[in-house]
Amino acid sequence: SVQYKHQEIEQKWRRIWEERPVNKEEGREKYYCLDMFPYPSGSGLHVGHWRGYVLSDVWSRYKILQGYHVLHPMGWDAFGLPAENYAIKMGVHPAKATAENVENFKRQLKEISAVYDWTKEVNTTDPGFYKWTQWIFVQMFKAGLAYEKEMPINWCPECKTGLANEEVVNGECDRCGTPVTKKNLRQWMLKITAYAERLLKDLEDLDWPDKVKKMQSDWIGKSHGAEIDFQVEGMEEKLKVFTTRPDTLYGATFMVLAPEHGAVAKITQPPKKEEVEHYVFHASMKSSVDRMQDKEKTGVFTGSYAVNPLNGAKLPIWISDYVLADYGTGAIMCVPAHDERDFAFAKQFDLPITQVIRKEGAGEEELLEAYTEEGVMVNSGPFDGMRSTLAKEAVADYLEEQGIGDKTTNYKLRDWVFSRQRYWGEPIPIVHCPYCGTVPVPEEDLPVVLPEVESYQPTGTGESPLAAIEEWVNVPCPTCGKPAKRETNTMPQWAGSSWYFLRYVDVDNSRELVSKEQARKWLPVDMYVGGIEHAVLHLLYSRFYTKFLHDIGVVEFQEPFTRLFNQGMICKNGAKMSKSKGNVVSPDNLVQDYGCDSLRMYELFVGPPELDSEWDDRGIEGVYRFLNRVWKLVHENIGREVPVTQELEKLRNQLIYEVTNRMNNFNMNTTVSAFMEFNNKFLDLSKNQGGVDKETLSTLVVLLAPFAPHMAEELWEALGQEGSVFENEWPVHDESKMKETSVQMPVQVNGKIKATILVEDGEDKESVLAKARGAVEGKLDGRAIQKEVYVPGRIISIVAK
Ligand code: ANZ
Ligand code: ZN
Repeated sequence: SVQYKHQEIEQKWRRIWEERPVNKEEGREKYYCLDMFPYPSGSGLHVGHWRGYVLSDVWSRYKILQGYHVLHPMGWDAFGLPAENYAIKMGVHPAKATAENVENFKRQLKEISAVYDWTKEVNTTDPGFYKWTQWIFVQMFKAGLAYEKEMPINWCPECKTGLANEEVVNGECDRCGTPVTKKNLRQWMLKITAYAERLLKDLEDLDWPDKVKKMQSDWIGKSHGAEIDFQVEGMEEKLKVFTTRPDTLYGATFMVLAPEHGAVAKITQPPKKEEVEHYVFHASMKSSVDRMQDKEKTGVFTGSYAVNPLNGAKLPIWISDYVLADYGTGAIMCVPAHDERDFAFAKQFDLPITQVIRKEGAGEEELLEAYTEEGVMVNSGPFDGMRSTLAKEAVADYLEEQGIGDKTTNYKLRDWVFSRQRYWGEPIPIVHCPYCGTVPVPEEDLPVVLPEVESYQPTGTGESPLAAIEEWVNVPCPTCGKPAKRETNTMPQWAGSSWYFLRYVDVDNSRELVSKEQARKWLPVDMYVGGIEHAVLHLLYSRFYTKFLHDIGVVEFQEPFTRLFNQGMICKNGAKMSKSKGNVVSPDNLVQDYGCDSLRMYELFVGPPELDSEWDDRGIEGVYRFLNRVWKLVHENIGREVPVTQELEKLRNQLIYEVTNRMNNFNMNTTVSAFMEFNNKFLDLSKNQGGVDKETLSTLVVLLAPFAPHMAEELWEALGQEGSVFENEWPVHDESKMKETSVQMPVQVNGKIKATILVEDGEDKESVLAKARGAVEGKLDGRAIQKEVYVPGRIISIVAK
């Protein structure tokens, strides 16, 4: 019999596909399936990287078979610190190192045999690309969304650069792990806060994992409350606080200002001056995360008092670093009875605690911790006896009437610190003129090309290495022509990735970022596949950019990514696969020994695609054996005249149903197991009952094509079929022929339909529930099943907590 020679077959079909791409236009509807483009690092691809790329390719090929014209592009997010750090260490220009890495990545990516359209490649470091990154900045500047501000920013002393809030993780630099400090610097900021409400509201309609939507909405952090004015005793000064709990106002017993609050110097009484200044200085060195998380509360009394506007109580005014300068008004009224941080502070400094909300029916007793729940109002004058939930609104209304407060909404989202004091990024296209001020570089002069420098070493003074290149820095002002200076800060790595998906559809356009025609044809992205680590960074920035580009008429839609899928990580020995952990598995040998098709299938078989999965080198052998059995099945039936029996019809339709259904639920791992099960049944028929008919074999091969494309093409040809297997239409099952299998039934988790399963006539409850559990297994986000309800013929409903 004919042997399965994966190397020969894979080379053969790669050659053929290059001449005859399987992805055809022919007036088909479009489908845009996108991977988060990689940073071309020096260490290349490991099998963990393969996972997402295989997923998106299987999905793209599935869509091709469903009749779509698919755009599946690839490119490079190539600016950023690693290339620059490497340049500093090795003296190799980042552009050169990047080009080599891209070359290597591309060679490795080709091993996956994805249907990438390489004519649409983008690279963020290519001047033809970053011209438009700069152009967007200029448009934002003109719209008042890019502005300069002197401010204390997160500063990494190791990378010697400013960082966005998003790049600080647990108080450490996201890149190098060094504790982040503060530094006062002139920064370029993007006013993403102007889009806060739209970014929040439009999340609703996205077909994204709930987890990611929640992370974004928490990050945007909208809260309703009131701003209330407190008179400082014996001074003109009024202090405005932001509170989400106006209902607790009668319980305010002291106030706290952020150390950076503008009124601190004015209200500090002379005997307290030295102590306050000392405290303010030390607070400025801490990162905001540390300030929020420090268990031990610190603070100093200013010597001044404010007056509680409702009951006239005298409130000592303190300063403490648990109050952040850039949230709300930077000042708070403290209600230790009902707020945990205030409670800790009151205990620490022996300040009074007045309870104003009590659990219904409870008597008076000393509080051992803050009571943060709802209840009934006490010690609150006219509001006594009211439910606290209602008092929130009632007190706020009263404050408005009296002119002491206003209802407000606050967002946690901050404007985006957009400048970096580094070399390897897009130059910010601005000229500083002593006469005209800040002038954007005229559009016809874009791109502002990154010049060559002698040294990539950051200066550490807060200026980028570009500042040292006089002939580049000194330019005539674009407006008045007098001597002026270029901006020497560069953009953060996120700049290019915030809009690259728009460029793929019109890569060579030198007149526009993207033409209306191409944008209409291809955008937005239908399916976006990438890691969840980008939930609040890249995915929020991209949404902001898209909304802005919509507003200035570049694109006609408001959301860039209609559907999002986050693949889990590949782990080995319990840790995320990565070069630094020393646990990487290279795909090269596996491809050689077992073939690309086997590795593709094993990447999917390794576990539910949305969950982290443990890599096992031996696992690929099982998949390889399976492909050999498919090979054997087809070859032993070629040339046999096999009549179509009812049994074969049933199996063929069941196979179509199972594969399609699991694919649609994105259960790629169980799709692979379906293939294995059915193939065993077919082998059994082939051995014991006269064989498997050509239509069934052909169907199996078509269904298998997205997963193991080379083998599918080879077997399609061996079956004597015409053309490429990808010219087929995805098969559709005929329910009437599936015989004992009768109904499709939805499976709900906490009231939302998460999957459908096939329930057979007379199937018992336990078996149905087991199937249902299996179908939603990967969608419980770690919650445990509490309850299962089976309504025969209708639905299975699962409650998980
Ligand atoms: C009084 C109060 C009583 C509060 C109570 C809470 C509970 P979110 O939901 O995060 O918006 N706050 C306001 N500005 C702050 C700042 N700059 N730094 C630190 N804390 C600040 O929380 C708003 C609440 O956080 C506000 O409501 C304020 O404390 C505090 F029983 O005011 B609250
Ligand atoms: Zn000028």
